[in-house]
Amino acid sequence: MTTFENFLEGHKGSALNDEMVVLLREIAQATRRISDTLKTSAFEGLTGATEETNVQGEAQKPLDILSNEIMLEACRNVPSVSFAVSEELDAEVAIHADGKYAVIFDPLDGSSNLDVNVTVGTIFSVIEAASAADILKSGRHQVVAGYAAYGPQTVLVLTIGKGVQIFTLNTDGTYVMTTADAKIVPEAKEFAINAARRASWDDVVAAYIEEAIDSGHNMRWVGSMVADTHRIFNRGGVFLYPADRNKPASGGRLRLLYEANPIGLLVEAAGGEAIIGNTCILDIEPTGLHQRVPVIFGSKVEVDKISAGYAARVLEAAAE
Ligand code: P6P
Repeated sequence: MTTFENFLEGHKGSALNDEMVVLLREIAQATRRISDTLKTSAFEGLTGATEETNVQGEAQKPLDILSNEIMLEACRNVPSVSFAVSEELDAEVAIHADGKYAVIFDPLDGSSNLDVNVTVGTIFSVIEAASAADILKSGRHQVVAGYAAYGPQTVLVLTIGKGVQIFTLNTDGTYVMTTADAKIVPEAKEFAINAARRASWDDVVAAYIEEAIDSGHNMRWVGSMVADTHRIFNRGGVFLYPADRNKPASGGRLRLLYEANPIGLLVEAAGGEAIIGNTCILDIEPTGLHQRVPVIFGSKVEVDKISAGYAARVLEAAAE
């Protein structure tokens, strides 16, 4: 069996430079620590919410803060890290003055599910950034991206630019490769959307969901993007978090830099598609660290149907 360490060593000097090997080792270790912390959180008074709110205006949970600290410590342990950007922090954190990589992360996505023991995750993206100004680059500039999903198993899903690999955490703390080349099936009759927000959907999303239901598609919505994403990696489907048609400027709920971009890179590397309207998520030029975007990604055939709907709308508007 191939371990994460074997994988790193096997790509050292080719797809991975020495600095990235060190960085990925530290990120993997951070996910092990977060996984362990989640398991014992109930005994250590780490459940519930704090009095604090983060830059998103969301109530911070003790585990949000602790996971953020674990990821920051990992960044500090790696000399090549220049900046850290976190969902939990207003601004970028300068790490090492002569660093070259910015690590951008959501330390604990889906944390509203923690007290109900539902899968949550850590999402991370790495770009080259010698200065803070370099951080706002499109998702195409990501060097590596991945997520850890903390569920019945802890899995690490990673792309270093050569497909997608999935590693499962063994009881001895070893990440073992369980999928060498993950692919998202092009078609699958399953969609993930928060149906309670139906009134805010635009016509394209509303039409797609209606057609999907009429065609016998199933629905799943965990309320944890990493969990819904991992299901799509496992059996295909499409995830939609559209912008509110009444507040398009709000951009949607999910954040570009540390949710949409890393997931978009993984999905495209596995043969799926990730769009905002009829534009690829990875081509969006960021305007801010916590910019929110509408997100649609998953099986190519399904996403293409939606993308075609937006393209048709553009043509209709041009013809008017
Ligand atoms: P809603 C979690 O807070 C999150 O950012 C994603 O992980 C998840 O997909 C989404 O929000 C859930 O949003 O509106 O259903 O609570």
